[in-house]
Order: sequence, then C-alpha cells, then structure tokens
Amino acid sequence: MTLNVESTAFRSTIEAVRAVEPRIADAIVNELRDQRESLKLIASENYASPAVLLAMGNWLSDKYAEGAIGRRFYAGCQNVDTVEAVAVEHAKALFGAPYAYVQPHSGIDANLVAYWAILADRVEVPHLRKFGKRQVNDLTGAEWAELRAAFGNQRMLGMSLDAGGHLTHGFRPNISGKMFDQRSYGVDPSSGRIDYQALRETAREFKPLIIVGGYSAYPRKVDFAAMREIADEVGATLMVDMAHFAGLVAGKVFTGDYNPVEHAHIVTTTTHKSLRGPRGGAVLAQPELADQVDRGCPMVLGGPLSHVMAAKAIAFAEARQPEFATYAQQIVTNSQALAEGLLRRGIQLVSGGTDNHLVLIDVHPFGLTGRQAEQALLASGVVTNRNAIPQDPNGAWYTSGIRIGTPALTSRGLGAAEMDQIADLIHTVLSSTTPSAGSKAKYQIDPVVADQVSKQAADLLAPFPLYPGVDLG
Ligand code: DSN
Repeated sequence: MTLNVESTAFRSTIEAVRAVEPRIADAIVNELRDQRESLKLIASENYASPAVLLAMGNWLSDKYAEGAIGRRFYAGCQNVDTVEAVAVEHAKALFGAPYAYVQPHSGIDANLVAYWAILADRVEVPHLRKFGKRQVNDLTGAEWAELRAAFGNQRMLGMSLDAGGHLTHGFRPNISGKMFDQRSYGVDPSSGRIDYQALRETAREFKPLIIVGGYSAYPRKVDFAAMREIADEVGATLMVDMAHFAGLVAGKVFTGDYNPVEHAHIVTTTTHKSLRGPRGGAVLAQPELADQVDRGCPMVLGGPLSHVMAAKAIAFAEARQPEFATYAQQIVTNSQALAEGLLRRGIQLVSGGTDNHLVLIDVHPFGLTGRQAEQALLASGVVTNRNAIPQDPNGAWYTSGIRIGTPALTSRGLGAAEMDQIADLIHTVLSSTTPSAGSKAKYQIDPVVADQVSKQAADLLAPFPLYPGVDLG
C-alpha cells in the first residue's frame, strides 16, 4: 500500500521520537486517538491542518532570532527573516491591517506587548518629559523606579470577568491587574449584552488610558465602532483582544462596526482558536504604535519561535482561501443551531442566544454548579468547560455556567443537524444530574444515561473522521 504524504510524515516523526523515548511517542499517538474520539465543545480549541502541524517540526526551532526582521541580536537569521516576513505579509493581507507582529508565543504575551507599546507610546510623566517618550526604553534604574511609580496610576477599563472578559484585561491573578488600576464594564442584567451607555459613563468618569474590548465568554457581537467613539471621547487607546473570534474576522463574518481591525488602535489575538493555526499570538496595530510593538522581543518576549511563526504563516495563508470564509460562517450557523436546540429544550442561555462561535449555558435552573455540570458532561463523553456567568453566585471557581463552542466540530464537518442532536445530549445529561448534598463539586448521574450519551456522542462523530488523511497504522 502506498501511504499519502501526511501519513508518511507523521509515521516517520513518531518512529524517530519512539527511538528515543517511547512514552512520548505513545502520548502523541494517544492524543490523536483521544481527539478523534471526543466530542470537543471547548470554545477556544480547534484542529490545525496537517500542514500547520508539520511546519512546526523542524530545525527552524534551533535558531535564536531576538529582535525584529532585519534587526536581530544574532547572526545568520536570513531564513527566520523570510519566515517572519511571509507570516507578516499574510497576516496584514488577511486582516487588512497596516502592521502585524507575529512573534508573541501566546495571547497573554500578545496582550503584554500591546500594553507595553501603549504605555511606552502614551504615558506622560511631566518630570520625565526631558527623555522624550520614544526614549522611554533607555532610562536608568532610578528613572525606571520613578516611571513605575507613575505607571501605578495608569488606568485600564476592561470587560468584567463574569461578563466574559479575560484575566489579562486587568484582573489581579494576572500581571495586568498589577500594572494597571482597573475598572470593569459589564452587561445589562436583563439583556445579557454590553451596556454601551454604562461603559461610556464609566469611561468619562474613570478616564482610562486603555479601553480593552474583546472577551473569552461573551456570546454576542461587539460594536467596536461604538467603543472607538467612547475611547476617542475620553482620550483612551482602544485595544481589542480578538483571540476568540479572530477566525470570524478573518472569514468576514464580523465586518463593519463589528470588525475590530477597522476601529481599534491595536488588536491582539491568538492564532489557534477560531483561526485554526498553531498555538501562538499576534498583534495588529496602527502605524503609530508599530515602533513600540516591534520592540516586543526582547522587551517583553523571549526569542521568537521561528518554527511556530512558520506555522502561523501557513495558517494565515489557509485563512486567505475562500473556503475559510465558508468555514467561518458555518461556525456561527452551527453555534446558532446549537443555541436554538438548547432553547427549544428549555435550557437557559446567557443573553438568550449567540451571534458568534460560543454559547453560555446557565446551569443554575438544574440546581447544579458549572463544575458539577462540566464533570457530568465529561463523564458522558461531552467535553466542555465551566465558566462564570454575569453576577455569578458561585464565583469563578465553581461557577454557574457551561461554555460551549463550535470551531472544532465545524472543522470536523459537523453541521446544524448534528448540533441539534448535541443539544439533546446536553439536555439529557443536565436533566439526569443531581448535586450531592452540601457540595458544589460532587454530583450523581445515572451511569446508564452517561454510558448511553457517550455511545450516542461516538455515533455522532463516526461519519466525521478527524484528520481522515492521517493513518498512523
Ligand atoms: N484559555 C482561553 C480560553 O479558553 O478562552 C483564554 O485564555
């Protein structure tokens, strides 16, 4: 039998790994098996193409290349320069951005690069003006101490965690919550949607340096044109973290007022979620911030991972193909079909539905915490994650919500009909689960139901093989 290119490549890789450490080879093989078998509804996960995966396994990984294209701290970076330049070219074309930076290793890194760029560009410290804002990177230790004290007064306005914001948008468990004096905007309790008037009023009163748009658990479109208007009114920089919905921007599902690249001063993203690339981050910016963002490494980041930048270039190139727009639209079609299926079965959703790739279920009416619901679903072969909901009575650890998303299953080829069946499985599990007395974590589910749902989930996936071209033997 002649094997196709992908099967040959992955088999050879695993064979080479097995020769050194068989447990790692087994883990790689087992991960593919587990992914093939699981009904993955984690809103932030996806399946990268074989070309993306294979672009990461090579000697580009061996090269140090701190600095920027054409300005490295190491000699011999000509091939890394090519890789990074191609990735930048595709990112700019894909998103219609004037400037792109593809070195960040993750979304958190991308946000830190952006925050530093905004601070370095915008901060005004009267007694340090003699240095000029462009020289802020060259201050002495004593001057840095003064500057840090001044930075302590910098203000950030981001979406609250229970409304769907992210830790890196100024919350205490993350360094952004220490660097910035943070205030949050949230959602209108009755609609579950961002209250732009309240946001405007908070911005007027708080006068933030940065307004952060974007989310990791908000199921609706965001009006970035309105956010920019508010930012302009109060003299803030608008930064949008589009990590979750970058694929919907790339696929032209979010256009006009809903496209952050058209409205924000600076946009950060991950490259793996709805964008379906390698694990990593990127920054898009208006030209006035480009110089500062370009200093991301070594100012904020360790040496760029050239092999991952290569995979980003492949993913961006893939997303520029017309099929990607069809895929992005299908993500939302599926998400809305899933939401409708859940609503029809009487399940309560935050904001009553979805405009994007994710749905947030309020499990409170089932008498469950998010943690109990998440574990009961997992025991039934349905992989989700618990998430806080607005004004969550169970806090960020136990929560009262389950976040589900469609990018991964859409990559596998599942459509609206399958989403309705998934809604049925979720309803079956949640209505067959009871909390254990006095516990926010323990629960009971009828093992027959859990077993039946696991089998139904496997049957549902069977016609949609994952990586059908990859045969590991
Ligand atoms: N971990 C990502 C998510 O699941 O949304 C965000 O950092």
